[in-house]
Amino acid sequence: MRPLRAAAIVVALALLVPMLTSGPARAEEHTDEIKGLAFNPDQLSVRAGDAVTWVNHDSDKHHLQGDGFESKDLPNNSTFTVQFPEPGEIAYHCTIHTYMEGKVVVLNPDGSTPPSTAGEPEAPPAPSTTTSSTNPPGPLDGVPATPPPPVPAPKR
Ligand SMILES: [Cu+2]
Repeated sequence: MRPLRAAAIVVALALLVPMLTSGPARAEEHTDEIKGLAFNPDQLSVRAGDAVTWVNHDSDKHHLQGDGFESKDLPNNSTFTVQFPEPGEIAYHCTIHTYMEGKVVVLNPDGSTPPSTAGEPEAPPAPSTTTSSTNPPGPLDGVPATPPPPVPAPKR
């Protein structure tokens, strides 16, 4: 029984160590397969700092281009890796097969969705100052807008 117990402790430690050492800076590698003239998956969620590697399984060459990056021609079985340090949504496509489109959603390092990608951009809020033509500022009808006569300074 002793070897089993020792093994159990080793397993427990092996589970514990990654929990202690993991932090927000731990980058992950993601793989996106190019198969059948399509990206699989065509939308990938990663965290800021993660990297995505595309692998071309097609006999056709592909050539990826996206916001801020571009590959070379990728023949069969070649790979292309991009690191995404900033949160945001990065659309990309194949310049050879322009109908091949994909998107990488880069979340915050803690996995939360950055505000700028939470949805469609909303219309800017209405200005807080409102103008009304029915009640213009000014003197009331019939009342002259003359200032009151100056009050003489009190004398001693
Ligand atoms: Cu292509």
